[in-house]
Amino acid sequence: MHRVIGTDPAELPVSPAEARAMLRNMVRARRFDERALALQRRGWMSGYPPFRGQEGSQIGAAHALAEDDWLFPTYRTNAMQIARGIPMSDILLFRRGHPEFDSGHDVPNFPQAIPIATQIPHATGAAMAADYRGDDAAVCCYFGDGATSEGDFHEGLNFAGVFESPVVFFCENNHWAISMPRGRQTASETIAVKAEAYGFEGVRVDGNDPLAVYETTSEALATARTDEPVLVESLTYRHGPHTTSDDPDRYRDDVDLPEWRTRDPVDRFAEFLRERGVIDGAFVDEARGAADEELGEAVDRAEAVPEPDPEELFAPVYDGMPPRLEAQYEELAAHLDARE
Ligand SMILES: Cc1ncc(C[n+]2csc(CCOP(=O)(O)OP(=O)(O)O)c2C)c(N)n1
Repeated sequence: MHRVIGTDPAELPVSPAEARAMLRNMVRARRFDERALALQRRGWMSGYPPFRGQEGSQIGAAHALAEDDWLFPTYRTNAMQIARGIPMSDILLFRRGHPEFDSGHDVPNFPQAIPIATQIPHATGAAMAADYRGDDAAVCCYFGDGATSEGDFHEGLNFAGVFESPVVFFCENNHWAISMPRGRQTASETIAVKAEAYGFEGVRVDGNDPLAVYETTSEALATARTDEPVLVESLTYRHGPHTTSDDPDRYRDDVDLPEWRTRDPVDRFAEFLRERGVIDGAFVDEARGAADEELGEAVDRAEAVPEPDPEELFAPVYDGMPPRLEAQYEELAAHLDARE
């Protein structure tokens, strides 16, 4: 397993400025997650899947991607999306019932997949298309450990292997799929080893070490650009509940995992950079202040967008609404009329 923190490297794999940018993004992501949870708790937006504990993994990977590379995210991938330049207000608005990407940004980023693993064949298809067109862009497909038990995982990786597609399958192994621990998800010794069956390389990385994730993902993307897919298993830990509708106290006792995996990745990276003189004692507080300012603006922006019309739930699905859907729509409209 690849790691940098804890190995006392002679030099960092990135410049000091890049290391600071990574930590700043981790703090931004952490503040976003905390604010989103608080907003959900007071009914400002619908259910929210926190990513606390996974910031090192996602920010390390986001910094490895080139500007033109495509990201296929899930509901858990908000840290990575924020680091790539998706406005925070877009993510908040999605959770308030709006269509995704209200800002109309031009970051190459697919809509987040909520049905588990469905994005994997899509990502392989996009990589095949990039290859066919001779684009330089690679594709990064994010998913969790639970997704590896889906048929779509097999189909997506099998096609990528057969068609030698420029795609990195980035499995963020946070140890849990809702209440299912990794040990019960698969009898394979690791998730990375599954790549062997598809004819390409699988690698493991300390997911709470953004520098290691950056290096591993950069190498994987370079390999993908030579038309060889790679499966990356990034080992991290989900600190919070699965979503705001979940109570992990019902299934999660103390787990037997090493400290490097369960420790707070933001504190760990900040401590590492402070010890090496890359940041001073005020850096994290300053980054937090800047993130809070950005968040305040994102919340204002989201609040300024009028609430979506309930009809928007129905209208874009079919060219002409089938009778059953129309009946549902009429029922909802009658319910809303009665409420007024
Ligand atoms: C096809 C499908 N089946 C079941 C679900 C219900 N579900 C939502 S999240 C989840 C667990 C996913 O775990 P994992 O892939 O490890 O991702 P994580 O939530 O840890 O990021 C399940 C089973 C779903 N969304 N889609």
